[in-house]
Amino acid sequence: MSRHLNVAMGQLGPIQRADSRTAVVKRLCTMMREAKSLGAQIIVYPELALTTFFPRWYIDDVQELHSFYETSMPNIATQPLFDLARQLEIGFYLGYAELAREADGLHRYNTAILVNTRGEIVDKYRKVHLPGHSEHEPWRRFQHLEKRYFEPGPGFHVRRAFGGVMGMALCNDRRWAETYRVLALQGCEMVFIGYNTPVHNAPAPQHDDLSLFHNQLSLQAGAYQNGMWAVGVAKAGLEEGVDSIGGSCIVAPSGEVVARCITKDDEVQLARCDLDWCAVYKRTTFNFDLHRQPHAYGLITEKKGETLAADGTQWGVDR
Ligand code: CDV
Repeated sequence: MSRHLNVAMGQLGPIQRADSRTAVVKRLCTMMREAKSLGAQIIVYPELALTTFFPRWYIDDVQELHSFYETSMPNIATQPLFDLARQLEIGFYLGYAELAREADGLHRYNTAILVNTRGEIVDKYRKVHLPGHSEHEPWRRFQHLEKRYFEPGPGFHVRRAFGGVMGMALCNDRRWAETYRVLALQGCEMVFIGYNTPVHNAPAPQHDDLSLFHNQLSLQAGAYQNGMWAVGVAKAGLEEGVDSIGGSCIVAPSGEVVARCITKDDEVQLARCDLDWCAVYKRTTFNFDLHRQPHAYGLITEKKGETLAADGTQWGVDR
């Protein structure tokens, strides 16, 4: 029996600060309907998909900052999305800012959830690799304060859902080999990754022209080297004066791109993904049991900022 999963990307165009969650959820619902009409069983939305990408601003006022977070999920604004998913029998992945009240107080996470075709949350992931900086840096054209506004999640895990073994990650996670490998070591067959990636990289502007290339390179390498599908979905376009890449794509375990968004607006694209395609890679070239050599990898013990380049430059202190 083949295990095909029809996966849609629900790429978002920009969300401005003045756009209400209700208006954004309407856009998400429109794309969900389109995805269903194309035969999708799941639609993948971007990171922080309910608001503008607020870490671009230094926000002093906690009340103002917390207005960008969700304290419960679903909530009044997002309930229509869950209702529609149940009605259409389609699942979804959604990124949002989470304000969690835990036993020891309030915690802020950059979060993604996986929702099944009955509109039930079946998994939650909290972003591990938080990019950017934690203090206001006025020299930048815009801030990237994820390290100030979120704390890292506990790690990567897989979940049996949609007929396969699914993993989740968020944005910067996709650049790290560890993300895919830790998931693949747990048998992951498909990873969902929402992202917001400005074209301009303040600490390394010489990389600006390579932003789209590095996005696709990361997704293709991660998928191939781990025998899994990778679904990367952008929030794209000019948002509050900051231009972000699009380039949402679905990558097969072969490393080939099988579907791609071509605009920087709200756009739905779909691929029919055979989860059984993973097996041949996991059984041959990337048979971990047979070919990995964990004894040779050792434990990397150097502390942050202690890795020195030949010229004495400290690595690990840049963003
Ligand atoms: N939201 C992100 O994690 N963005 C980063 C940017 C800062 C480089 C990314 O890796 O795309």
